[in-house]
Amino acid sequence: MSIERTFAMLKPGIVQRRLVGEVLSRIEKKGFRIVALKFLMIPTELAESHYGEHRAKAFYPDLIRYITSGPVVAMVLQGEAAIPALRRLCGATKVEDALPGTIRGDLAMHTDMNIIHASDSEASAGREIGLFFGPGEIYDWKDGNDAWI
Ligand code: 3AN
Repeated sequence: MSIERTFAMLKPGIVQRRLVGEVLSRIEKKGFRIVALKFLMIPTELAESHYGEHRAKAFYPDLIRYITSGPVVAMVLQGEAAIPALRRLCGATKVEDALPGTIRGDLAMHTDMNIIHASDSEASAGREIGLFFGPGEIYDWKDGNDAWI
């Protein structure tokens, strides 16, 4: 397996519900390395670029409204096969399919408020990281845990 970077975003509901620490804790405990982290209000144009693939979907206007309704926590996570690993930790998109033990399974009741975004492919990860972070905002720090995690 190879070391990958993936993009994750804790959506406004997580900030509103004071669950940022809970979700970050799950991400850290799994062993992901946080290499960039930002608290921001997403401008509408950035939200539209980020969710461009969903433009034709019925839920798109609500999705843009929700994601721009309050601050989010955006981050870049690094680790072995980080892209599928984070998707597994998040659980299924539809809350009724998200298993207990996953972030969505444990913390969300509504698909349209499903609390966390995680890139679904290498191409998406590269694109989304580039939308939210400049190269100077990502830090490839080292620790001694690689053998243990
Ligand atoms: P994921 O976030 O798991 O990659 P996508 O990319 O299919 O899922 O959907 C992006 C976001 O759009 C979801 N996180 C969710 O907030 C919203 N969404 C997806 N499907 C639905 C749906 N059927 N009804 C309402 N909102 C949805």
